[in-house]
Amino acid sequence: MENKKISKYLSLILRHQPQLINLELDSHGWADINTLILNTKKYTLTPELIYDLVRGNDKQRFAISDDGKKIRANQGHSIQIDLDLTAIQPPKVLYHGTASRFLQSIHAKGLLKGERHHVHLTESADTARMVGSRYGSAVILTIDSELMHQQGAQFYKTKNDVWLVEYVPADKIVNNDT
Ligand code: HQG
Repeated sequence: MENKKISKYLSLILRHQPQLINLELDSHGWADINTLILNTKKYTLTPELIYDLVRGNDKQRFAISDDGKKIRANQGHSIQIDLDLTAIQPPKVLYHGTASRFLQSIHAKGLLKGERHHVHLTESADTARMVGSRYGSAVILTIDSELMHQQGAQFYKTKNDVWLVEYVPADKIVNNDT
């Protein structure tokens, strides 16, 4: 439970508001672990606790640098950073989990990235269901990623297997499943 709270805290700091604790992220999103520990008053962090949490995190949300000194979030940022991702060919279809109350707007406007850098997609319908259920009654959208790619959309895959794309037009949503 405590680890979950700390993971949420790290997501907040490393994806959205490093300034809350006066932490600097470099242009690739890396933060110095010692500074993170020193500047965190809310929790008593240690390098071991951070390494354990990164290793055990259910969605592999964070990465530690090769020298063990830095940490960053693998995805989900609202601040502008370069995740060093290379565009690759997506599978035929990808899924997006959302809540039924958003459907009307999604079918009118397409999938928008909102506060984040990208729209988040997944190869797993189960993951999509879990993501969608955070906001209400889950709906799984099937996206024709192959056609989008053929038409020039760039897809990226993060270290923790989240697929990212700038925008999904409504006509590329080929199925809604509950
Ligand atoms: C919806 C979690 C109305 C969209 C997950 C979603 C993910 C629209 C919500 C990651 C819309 C945005 C991201 C439109 C999109 N009209 N609603 N036109 N277009 N939406 O949290 O994808 O646990 O920013 O369907 O696993 O839910 O944080 O995005 O419901 O990878 O590591 O607007 O967060 O990862 O919500 O989740 P979010 P998301 P973590």
